[in-house]
Amino acid sequence: MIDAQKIRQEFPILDQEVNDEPLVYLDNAATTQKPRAVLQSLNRYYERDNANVHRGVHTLAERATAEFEAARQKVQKFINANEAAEVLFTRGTTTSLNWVARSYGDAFVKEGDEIVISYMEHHSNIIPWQQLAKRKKAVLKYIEITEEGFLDMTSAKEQITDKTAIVSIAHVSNVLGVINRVAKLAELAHQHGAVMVVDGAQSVPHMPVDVQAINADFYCFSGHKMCGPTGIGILYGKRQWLDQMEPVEFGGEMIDFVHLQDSTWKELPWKFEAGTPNIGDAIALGSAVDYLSELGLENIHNYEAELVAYVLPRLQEIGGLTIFGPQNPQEHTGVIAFNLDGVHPHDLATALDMEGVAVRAGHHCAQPLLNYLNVPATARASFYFYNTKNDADRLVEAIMAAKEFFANGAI
Ligand code: C6P
Repeated sequence: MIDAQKIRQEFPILDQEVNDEPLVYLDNAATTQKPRAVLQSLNRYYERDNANVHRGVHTLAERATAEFEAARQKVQKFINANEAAEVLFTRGTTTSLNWVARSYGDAFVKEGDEIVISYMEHHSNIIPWQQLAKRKKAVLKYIEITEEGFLDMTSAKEQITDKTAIVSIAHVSNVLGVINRVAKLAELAHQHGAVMVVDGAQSVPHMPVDVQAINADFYCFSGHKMCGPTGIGILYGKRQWLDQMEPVEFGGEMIDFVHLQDSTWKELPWKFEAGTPNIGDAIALGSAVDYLSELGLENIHNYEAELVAYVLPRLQEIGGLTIFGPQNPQEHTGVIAFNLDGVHPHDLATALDMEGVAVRAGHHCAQPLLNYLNVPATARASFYFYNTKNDADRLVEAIMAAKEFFANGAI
């Protein structure tokens, strides 16, 4: 069970006023707040154990290395990877996707091959594939979205063919709030000899994820969206592929032997991690994994579903408010994008901020999706396990107040 009131006490940042109102933080899809346990873990590392990893023989270096590798093992267990060597530390989802496009893509994609993504992808899951397609003279194809805002599985079956080399899809959309059937898509991809890449930026923080059950070849996510620090993320890859792939970056840490004209690489996972890694943040990400595991991802998922079941019908009652994605709360995650008739989303977000309610407005790094939906921008509220029904009420009240304010032409 999630007791949000109690949990909030562990997030010091939530206890503040913004524009003379208690803060309601509903921008969790952009980044989440950090509990004391994670902040303390970061502090403890720098106050006690700070040293470079994998090179020193002194005690601090050994401690830092042990904690860094323990964090990798925590992540392995968290996503049920087969072995810790399949878990690579990166800067975040964006870097992870770029590494797959650069390393797997450059090695395995040939001229005329097809890469299949969808209209609901984040720019980080579009541009690396555009660039790969250009380098390789490959073709980038898009799966359609249904009227209700789901990934169209009929379109997926049409787009994924024997020409497909890579399918790369978000597990959860950062705009429509839908959960995509990535295991089914992986099955389709594999039937046609393609690999399945999953953008897990919006899923791993909110629900149990088992990369082996999905049968993903690659799975990418960010630490900062799951109570961890910024600047650290994960690329999971099956050993079968990582073993055959070349590193994207070269330098210290990742080499075995360096000769004058050639060099050899360390074994997995270190061959991909050139230079001094982001040790402190990786260790703090391990603490975030501990923290979320303690709460239970199933509990987090159920609690967020409860919040959505509470807030969505209330939002639907507001005249002139358009909600994007499925209208049935059971099919919608805690990412809720909306527009108020006649009010620019940026103005709406500013008005909500005046009430202490933090939401995001803009294209959410998903311009092809917004073009597809035929809107230039939306506002977006995104919930996490430390949000309460009171936060939901405050959002609804703030939108109603903004509606009245703009209707009366008060500016
Ligand atoms: N979406 C949002 O407000 P990074 O920036 O590398 O941690 O994550 C990129 C990313 C990739 N895929 C999806 C589905 C995402 O939602 C994001 C980040 C944030 O929606 C910032 S644009």
